[in-house]
Amino acid sequence: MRQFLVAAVALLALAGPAFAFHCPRDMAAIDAALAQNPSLTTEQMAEVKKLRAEGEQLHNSGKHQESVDTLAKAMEILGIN
Ligand SMILES: [Cu+2]
Repeated sequence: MRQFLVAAVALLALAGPAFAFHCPRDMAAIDAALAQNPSLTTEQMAEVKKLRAEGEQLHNSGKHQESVDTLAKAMEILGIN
């Protein structure tokens, strides 16, 4: 139990900087969804690819919150939760 608490506190402490890892995870989820030939319109597909590229750029610029927000829009179009 004590070890569990220590692990939980450690996880909470990591929650902030963990945004840096959130973006690649979202990008991977988007890539995986795209690889399955989702039934999207041409416009939706273009939008998803644009958002995906923007998200990666934001992530590389250190703007992780904006990246997560941008990638979330792409995931919404793809129907990923
Ligand atoms: Cu990031």
